[in-house]
Amino acid sequence: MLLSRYFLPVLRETPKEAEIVSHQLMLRSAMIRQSAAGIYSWLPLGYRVLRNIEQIVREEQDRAGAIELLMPTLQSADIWRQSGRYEDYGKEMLRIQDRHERDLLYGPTNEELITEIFRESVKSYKDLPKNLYHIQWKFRDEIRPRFGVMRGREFLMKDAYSFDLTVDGARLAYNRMFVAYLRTFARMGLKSIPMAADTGPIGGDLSHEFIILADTGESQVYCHKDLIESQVPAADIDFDGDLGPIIKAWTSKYAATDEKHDPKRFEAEVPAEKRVSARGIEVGHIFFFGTKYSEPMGAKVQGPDGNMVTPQMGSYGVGVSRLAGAIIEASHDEAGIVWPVSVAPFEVALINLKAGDKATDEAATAIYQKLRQAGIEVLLDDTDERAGAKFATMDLIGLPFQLIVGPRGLKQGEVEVKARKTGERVSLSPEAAVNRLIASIESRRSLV
Ligand code: 5CA
Repeated sequence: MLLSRYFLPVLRETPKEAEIVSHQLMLRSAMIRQSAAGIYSWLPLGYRVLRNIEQIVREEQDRAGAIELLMPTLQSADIWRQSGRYEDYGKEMLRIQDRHERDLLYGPTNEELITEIFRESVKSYKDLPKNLYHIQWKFRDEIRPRFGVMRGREFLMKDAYSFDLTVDGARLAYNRMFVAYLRTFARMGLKSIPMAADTGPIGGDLSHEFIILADTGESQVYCHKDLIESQVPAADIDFDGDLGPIIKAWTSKYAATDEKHDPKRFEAEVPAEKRVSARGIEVGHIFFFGTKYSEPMGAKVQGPDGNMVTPQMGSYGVGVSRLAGAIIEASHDEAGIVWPVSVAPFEVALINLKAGDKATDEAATAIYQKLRQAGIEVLLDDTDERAGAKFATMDLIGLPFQLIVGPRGLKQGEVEVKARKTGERVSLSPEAAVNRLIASIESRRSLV
């Protein structure tokens, strides 16, 4: 992509309305613009990040055996009356009437709708287990939307729903999502910790929130320090095999959100030097709630003995749009965002220091083409801004590598490669620089 043709309206000043660094940087780097309180447009740079996050979530859901579909944002109120949640959900739910005065709502979550789909289509135990997910916008009329995309009113969520014949089967489904989540967040460069959690309006008695530690997080959390450095399962993990030992390793050490925190147990189970009390951001939340929806909504399948059985359900959410902010909270410096390769909007910032100078233009174009042929995503700054402003913009938007091409260097046969994270710079021939970037990026794309 050529910067001269792109749409990147960066802001030099920090907008006053933004309280936390991720919100400030998302506005400054032209990732998002507010449309109304808690509702945002995703500008081209932000949208690329959002799609990358979504794709990692999708790949790990698919790997764990979940199946993607797409449900609408608008739902009929009728199914929510069947589950009994229409009144319970209160003012957080955006209620709408169509021209026939039929009650609709903008979905805050999809337990009812997926249960209805299941009820109409699945009749036999032979079709179980199933785990269906979608990645779709949600609306919750939060009292205090804040921190940009972190607590929005309209936000993008991945929500999966599992159906099993037995409680034991449902626990296996829960475990598969548990492991998929560990991998999902690790692939985005995040250290997530599963914590025993409250179930709120979703319900059920078994639940974990996946939390990443950050000072600006909205949740107060307590955990054993060792969990922060625990290894996540590798890509070749067998989701049909026994995940029990992995779950055990991650749940046998103390980790709880404020609502579930038990100070006595924390002190008894965790040695003083290993006690972490910190703020955290909830990036995922998984629930097992048995027949809470299938029972009142009359979803049943015929069991092996011919009797009708009400399936056991769980639901599994990931805050896809929240993750864009969470990753920035975890990875930024004074100059701006520092994207991990896996979600970066482009992988390389190619900076032409003297656009209009024939030799520099030719060298930059040749490098641009070589990188693109190798499948690398490049943003080429071909504008006639001064060098200082170009560096500031590229540092702000945080692409993992910069490749700087200028007339002076070229005379010595050299260009410069800078790693955004470490600031480390090396001068190399254009060819060596291209090869080095290809190798570095390919190795980082699949780190987990
Ligand atoms: N139906 C269940 C699981 S599919 C559910 O709705 N769970 S939830 O309420 O915990 O939401 C799932 C995830 O969505 C949360 O972990 C969080 O990362 C994200 N999320 C929830 N509310 C918001 C919000 N207002 N803004 C941005 N992300 C949110």
